[in-house]
Amino acid sequence: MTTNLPLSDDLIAQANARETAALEEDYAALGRQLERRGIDIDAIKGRVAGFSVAVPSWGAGRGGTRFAKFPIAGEPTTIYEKLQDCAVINQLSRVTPRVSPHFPWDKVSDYAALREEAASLGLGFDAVNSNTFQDQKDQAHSYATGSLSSTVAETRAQAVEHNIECIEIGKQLGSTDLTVWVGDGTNFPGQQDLARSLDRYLEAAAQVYAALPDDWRMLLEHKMFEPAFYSSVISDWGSSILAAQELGPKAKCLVDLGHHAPNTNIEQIVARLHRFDKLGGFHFNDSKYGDDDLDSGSINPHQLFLIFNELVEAELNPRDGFNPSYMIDQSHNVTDPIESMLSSAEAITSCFAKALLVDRQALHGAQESNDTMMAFQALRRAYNVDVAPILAMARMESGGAIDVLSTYRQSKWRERKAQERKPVGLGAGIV
Ligand SMILES: [Mn+2]
Repeated sequence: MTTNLPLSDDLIAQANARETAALEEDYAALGRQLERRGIDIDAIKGRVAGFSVAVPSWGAGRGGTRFAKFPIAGEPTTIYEKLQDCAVINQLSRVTPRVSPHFPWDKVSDYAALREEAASLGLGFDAVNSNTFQDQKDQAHSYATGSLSSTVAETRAQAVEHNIECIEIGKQLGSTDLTVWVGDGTNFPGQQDLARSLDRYLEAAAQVYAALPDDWRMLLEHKMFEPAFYSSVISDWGSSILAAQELGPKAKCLVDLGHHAPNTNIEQIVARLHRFDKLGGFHFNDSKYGDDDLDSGSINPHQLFLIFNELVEAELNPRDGFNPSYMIDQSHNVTDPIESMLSSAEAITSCFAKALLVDRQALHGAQESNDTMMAFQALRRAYNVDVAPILAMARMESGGAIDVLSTYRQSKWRERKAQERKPVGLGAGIV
């Protein structure tokens, strides 16, 4: 296979050369600090090197709100250009080797060629995502009444068919997960029967489930509101787990961090879903009020740490098939999307690393003896460690950049693409 990596190894090596001495000093100092706690820094670095999180194809472009979108020069407009940008992110960060495509936006005529193109960029494909929340040109039935839960039988059939088509595309791309999020819901009390709309959803979702290959999973993503503002059909983790239990063992719940009511205890939801073998994956982002758009760890990094703390606990007590899928899902409205995903991947990996530092024996001992303060301190001591040198060392050793953002800026990637790529139109919406 020919490789076609977007950035030159020399650029990364030269940028790293300026940072290596300081990194080695910081890594050694942190290593001594952790050793006093009985932690082997190289073992943590090894776990970090094995960690990865997928990036969404739609995240490579500038997002927008209901009000406006402000494109930047050099933005990608095709799946091929999006893959290039995702390859830049992975080349620098070394933790984002998979891309999650969204259909019909990422449709191409030759998926074998697309898979090969991705491989030459050092990328594979993650979960495929269906889109039945907006109408496409030449579509026979409108999703104005909903999709899998629509009152119109032909519309439900069309939504089922689209999801099955996504599975077929995913098979060609090497995916093994179908993520299903529906925008179905209502804006008025009484608009739809709350029980019957869920019945229709379950019946249609079962048809999609029946088309899953043996080694595939169907990840159900819930969302409290938006686009529907009174009720959503799969609104919360309760609806999600009930639907997943009804559908069968290959159906799991996907937790998008921004899809809950403000201040919801998401880490507890993670523990509950794991307990019932339904934790399928995550969409990482952050939120201050009711959005699902802000960069991971930018508002509440402590919550992200507590979620990873539950994931490390889950890993130590695995239930059948525990293999959560991790993906970034945020909307980059005011930044260069590559920079946001580099920063977010670092924030996510950092919380994973901190969760690994928790002294589990001390934590469990304090929990058993009801020593509240020491139980809390077991978490606090891990959270307070600056793990940046561990992440940077793991990246450098696998060919990535010590300072991802500075190296990205030195590459002048966006400036170069601004000369080569055609400008994005203003009316692209949320893509
Ligand atoms: Mn999501």
